[in-house]
Amino acid sequence: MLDWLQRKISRRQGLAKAGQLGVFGAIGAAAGIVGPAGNAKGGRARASETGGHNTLHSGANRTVGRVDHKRNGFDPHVILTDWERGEVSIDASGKRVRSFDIVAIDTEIEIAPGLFFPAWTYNGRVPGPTLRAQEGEHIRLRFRNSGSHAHSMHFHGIHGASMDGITGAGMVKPGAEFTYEFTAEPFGCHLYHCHAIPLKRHIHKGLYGAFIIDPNPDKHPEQRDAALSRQLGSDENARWQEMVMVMNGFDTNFDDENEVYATNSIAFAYMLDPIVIERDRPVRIYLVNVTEFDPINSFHLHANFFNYFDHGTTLEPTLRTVDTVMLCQAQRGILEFSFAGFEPGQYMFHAHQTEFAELGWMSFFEVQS
Ligand SMILES: [Cu+2]
Repeated sequence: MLDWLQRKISRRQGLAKAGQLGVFGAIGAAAGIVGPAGNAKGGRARASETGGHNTLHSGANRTVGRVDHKRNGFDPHVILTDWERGEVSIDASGKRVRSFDIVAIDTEIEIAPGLFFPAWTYNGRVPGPTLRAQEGEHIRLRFRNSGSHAHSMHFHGIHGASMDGITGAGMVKPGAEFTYEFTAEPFGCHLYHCHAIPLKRHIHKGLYGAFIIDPNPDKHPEQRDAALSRQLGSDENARWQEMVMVMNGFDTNFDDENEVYATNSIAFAYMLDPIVIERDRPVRIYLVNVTEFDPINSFHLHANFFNYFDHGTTLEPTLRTVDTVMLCQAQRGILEFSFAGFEPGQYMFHAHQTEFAELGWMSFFEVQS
């Protein structure tokens, strides 16, 4: 048997077994999947019975029960538009400074009904706060480590070696703190994550978040309108329905493979409660892939096409009229599309790795006229 196929089957068998043992329940008894016919079955049975032949596009695959977002301390629907803008001040030299405060905390989070994951978090949530700044500002970020292991914040952006968030450059022991300082550049859709060793464990435990730098319209006179539309707070920007989606996965039994996939952490969250879209206003998604263990993740939109801005670092699309993009870990970009004139209803979007979709990364837009 091919190696990859053997591994895939092993993961599914592992899922079924773990469900029977009650080790975790996302796809198990505590949170069984409802099959295509809508009959609730224990997911442990489901995972082995179906052999991966669920009718995804019937839209019926989902978890049973509800995640307690209050207990988690974050809600995936709030995360979509929860921009952390920090505090802005002007320093003695006239420089515009944007300050953030982040603390690393160990927190148990519920990622699917009845399934708890011992996360390491920034500010108690996974993904961490969506930091949003403007191109050219001076960023001053105070990072305190209240977790049980050494952590850091490594930014995908432009900065000096001493601010890189690697060992010897802003690695922070438990109980200690460090202030990262750099200029917000280049504009785009970026991310930050812990860079402690072993890297895959520190990232996968939940230490990551989106870092959005809005273009400064004054620096882009030729594309001023496009820049303004991306500048949070402008009239041009207010037309848009913006949201952030961080594609992630969770290895619930620590075998270096994910058992649950999502955008913004909670399996099937946007399937159970679709994201409401006003039909005639354009949509912009800041998309980041931080999925550990799997080489790629993807985003596929049903019944529509979008323009894509790779890394968000251009004001012209780098891909036009596509309905699927593929991203390796840390790759990100901006999607722009519109449902103007479309028939109102539920429009699906999901990873086009079918297995990821079945294990939680499956969602709906509810387009309303
Ligand atoms: Cu870490």
